[in-house]
This record gives sequence, structure tokens and C-alpha cells, in this order.
Amino acid sequence: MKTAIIGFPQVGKTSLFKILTGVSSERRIGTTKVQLGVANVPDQRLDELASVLQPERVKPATVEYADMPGLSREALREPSYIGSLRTVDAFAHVLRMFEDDTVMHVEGSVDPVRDWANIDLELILNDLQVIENRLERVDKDMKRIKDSGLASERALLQECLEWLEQERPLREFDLMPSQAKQLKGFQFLSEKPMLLVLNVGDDRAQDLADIEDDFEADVLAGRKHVAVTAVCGGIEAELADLDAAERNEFLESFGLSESGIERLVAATYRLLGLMSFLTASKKECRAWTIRRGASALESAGAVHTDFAKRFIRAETIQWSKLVEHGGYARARERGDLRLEGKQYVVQDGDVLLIRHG
Ligand SMILES: Nc1nc2c(ncn2[C@@H]2O[C@H](COP(=O)(O)OP(=O)(O)OP(=O)(O)O)[C@@H](O)[C@H]2O)c(=O)[nH]1
Ligand SMILES: [Mg+2]
Repeated sequence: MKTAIIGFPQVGKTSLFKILTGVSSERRIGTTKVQLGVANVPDQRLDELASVLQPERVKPATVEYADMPGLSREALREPSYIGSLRTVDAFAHVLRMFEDDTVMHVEGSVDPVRDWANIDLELILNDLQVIENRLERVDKDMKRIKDSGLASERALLQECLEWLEQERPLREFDLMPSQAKQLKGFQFLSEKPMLLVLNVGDDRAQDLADIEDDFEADVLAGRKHVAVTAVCGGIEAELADLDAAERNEFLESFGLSESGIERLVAATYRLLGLMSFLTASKKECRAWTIRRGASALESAGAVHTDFAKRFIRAETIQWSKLVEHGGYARARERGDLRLEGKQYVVQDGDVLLIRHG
């Protein structure tokens, strides 16, 4: 699962990316500089399990981020830039809310709602172009060959076209699963789920929660596949250099109780429709990423493809029960370790012991 960090130039994308992933090296994809890095998904459950089982290793689930250069109409004409955008699962759109005269703003003033609309418009225009090109091609083909597939594709694309022409992103267009499948190959930019990241100045650190709530109520009401989270990029950058004790003190000095970065990662995870199940042994406690609604068989496959192929059953228990029992032995004794088959729909926070041949 990969999320691209997008936004206008100089809004704080790279700063956030570095804090999220700890990565500061650069890698080139084509002519576009894109940095890739991995962030751990904070998980209280994993920590509690680990404190009971004392494993050799603890491995949280991860989300991959790509730090994109500033978005503009020109950038969107570059094939390598577009290519890096198309292949991700979601966007984290950084919106500047901090005031700083020494940092250039493309539009000359701070206005996150306008900036969001402008970037969305660029994504919409790009999708429109793709659809217009494809429709031209389809029309030509329909004159030569009879193909019911082409006709249904044409009808669907035409609907999308009309939607986009009203300057509405495809993420808000209600698609049936079969239609979503039909469109998947186009990798439309305005169809991707969007996390808006409000990058707030240090002076308003105390208001983070209010800023987020207001934005959600005033701007996001009725909009689909979009979420918002507010962070103080400046504070987070300084946090990254502190040890645990200093961090808390520093956060408190701004009236904050937790780092916004953890909330940002958790929000990305939710937006992508993901959840975690856990595996726990003396060797390793680990969180694994699966989509919501995934079966025990799919979950086994996330650990190892062979586990899915030779799946027999999964011994299952909620993480809190396992912690309560202090380990498997007592959980099994008390009959709290259930046997589940391939079709079992895994629940967020389930601990699975996968039995395989
Ligand atoms: N005051 C303030 N400055 C910030 C904050 N976040 C980033 N900056 C500054 O803004 C400038 C741009 O930050 P970057 O993280 O490089 O922004 P970017 O979006 O990656 O920029 P491009 O890659 O050029 O599009 C730097 O000088 C940062 O120090 C913030 O929260 N507050
Ligand atoms: Mg940058």
C-alpha cells in the first residue's frame, strides 16, 4: 500500500515525509525526483502483547509514502511524474496553514480550501484528458468491430466525463464494483482516496483538534473518500530529534498530548480501508496489514503464500483476551482460543496462529 504526498510547492511535503519515514536520501524515478520511505503504523495492541510475551522482535505494520515534487500543471505533463502518481493507492495532500513570510506561497496567501480545490481541479483535468483520448479510440474501434464490451465501456466513460465536467472528482462518483473494476486500469487520479493534511503553524498548536473538527464539519460534509488530519510540521520536525522523555515535555509545552504523526499514519490506514491482525510468539510479535473484511485464508497469504496454499485452520483470539490470559497456554485451557476455517472474516486486532500442512 503506497500513499503519495502531494501538494503545491513549499507547503511542507518533504519535511513531513522525513518525519514520517526517517528517510532523507533521494532516489530518482525517470526525470522526477521521488523519495520513497516506510512509516510504522502505531499500534498500542502490539505493544501490550509484546510486554506480556516478551518476544525477541516486535514488528509493526507499515505504510509506504512517496514524497512528490510540488504539483503544478507543468509537472502533470511529465510522464514520469504522472506515472508515479498513478500507481499509488491514495494521496496525502499537504495544505499549508502556517504563516511564514520567508517561505514562498504559490498563490500568495494561506487558504487551504482554495488550494485543495485547485489541486483537485488539476487531477480532474488530467482524468478528463485521459477519458477524451480513450473515447476517441473507442469510437474508432466501434466503427470497425462489434463488441458489447466497447459499448459498455463507452457508456461508463461518458458518465464519468459528465461528472468530471462538473468539476467533481471521481472519488465522489458512486461506482458499482463491476464498474470500479472496468475503470481500474485507467488509474484515474481524482478517483484515489484523499487524506488532507493541514500543516498548521506552531502558534496554533493548541487549536489542532478544533481546526480539524471545523474543517471536517464545514468543508468535508457530504464528501466521500476524503479525510482530514491536522499537524504542526514545525513541532514534529523538532520532536524527531528528541528522546522519549524530552518529547513529552516538549509536546506539553505546546499543550499537546501526542505526536500528530501517529494520527496521520493511523488516518492514512483508515482511509485505505485497512486493518491489522497480529501474530504473536516468543520469537516475534507482529502486525500484518489486510483490507477490512479479509478472510483467514487471505490473512494467511499475507504472512506467507505457502500458508495460504496449505492452510488447515487458524487458532484465533482477540489480542486483549490473550493479554488477559498472559499467553496461549491459559487461553487454550480456558477455551478462548477458537478454531476458525478459511472463510472466517478476520477482525481488527485478532491474533492468529495459522496451522498449515
Ligand atoms: N514556519 C514553518 N515553516 C515550515 C513548516 N513546514 C515546512 N516549512 C518550511 O517550508 C519550506 C518548504 O518545506 P518543504 O518540506 O521542503 O516543502 P515541500 O512541500 O517539500 O517543497 P517542494 O518540494 O519544493 O514543493 C522549508 O523552508 C521548511 O522549513 C511549518 O510547519 N512551519
Ligand atoms: Mg519537497
